[in-house]
Amino acid sequence: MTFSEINRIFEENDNFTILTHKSPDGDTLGCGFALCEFLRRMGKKANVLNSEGFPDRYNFIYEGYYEQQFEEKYVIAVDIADTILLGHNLERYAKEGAIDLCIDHHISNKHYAKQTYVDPDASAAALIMYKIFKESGRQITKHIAESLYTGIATDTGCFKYENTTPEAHRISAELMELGIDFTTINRKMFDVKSKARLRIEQSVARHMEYYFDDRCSLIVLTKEMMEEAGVEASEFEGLASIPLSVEGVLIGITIKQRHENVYKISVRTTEAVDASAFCKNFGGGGHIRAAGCEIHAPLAEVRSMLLMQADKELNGTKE
Ligand SMILES: [Mn+2]
Repeated sequence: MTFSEINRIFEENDNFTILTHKSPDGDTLGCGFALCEFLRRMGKKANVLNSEGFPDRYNFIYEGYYEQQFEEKYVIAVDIADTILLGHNLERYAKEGAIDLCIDHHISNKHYAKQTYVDPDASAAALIMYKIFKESGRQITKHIAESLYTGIATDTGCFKYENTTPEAHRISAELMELGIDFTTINRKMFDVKSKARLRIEQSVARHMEYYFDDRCSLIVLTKEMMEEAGVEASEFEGLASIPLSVEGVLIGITIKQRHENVYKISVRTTEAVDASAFCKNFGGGGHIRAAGCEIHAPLAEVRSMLLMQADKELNGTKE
């Protein structure tokens, strides 16, 4: 598909539903609301849907948004690699033929939509969205620009992750020229945290375990701990980057309890260790620096299995 074909679809259709993925992030919401505004400015009807609703921390993206009444005629999924990611309340769109167009940047995209535009080299789906908008020659408002910038900034970890490309910077520069308030966006996305979150981080740091000459660090989040904190589950997201943030650590492991004897494992590594290969040993997978798996066993056993693997990896890289 070309960008002009996609713009033709926007022009020739109406009554759009835009789907965003569950546990929504800045990219899916940024793309969703940018596209919604773009279509509405074309005189089209459009709504954005999410299985769980829109998290508070992204409120500047959906500020001023209201749901329109219409009979849905065209469905677009943004930043959604697989229909599993639609979430429980959007399950009706998982059936064959329910989604007309998918715009995404995940190499793992399942091609569930009637038409798909995937660019796995794009750091964020927001970059693709920007190129589509630009091709149309229509105005990209400051609010659209801020939504797209949020998608790029969050998916690249504020331009720090390995997926950051010169193109991500170039397009961000073009968005800056549209007058976006990038300082406020980045402060909101990366610097500000709730008091509850700060308490959780302190507790995690206090309970961090170190192994193998401090080259491996490990944290455990039990259901009890999470319930005791008495905060939303979202406050526990992204903690997996903390173990690896310690100087000298090559493997950072986060063990998060799902149920009795069911643990979700996140592994983060530096250049010395392949996180994806590490997790494959336990039936999981992911990226080279960030991967995950699920282990069904008592905690003590889970911990020792992971440490044994970490020991192997670290011995292989000792020299
Ligand atoms: Mn994305």
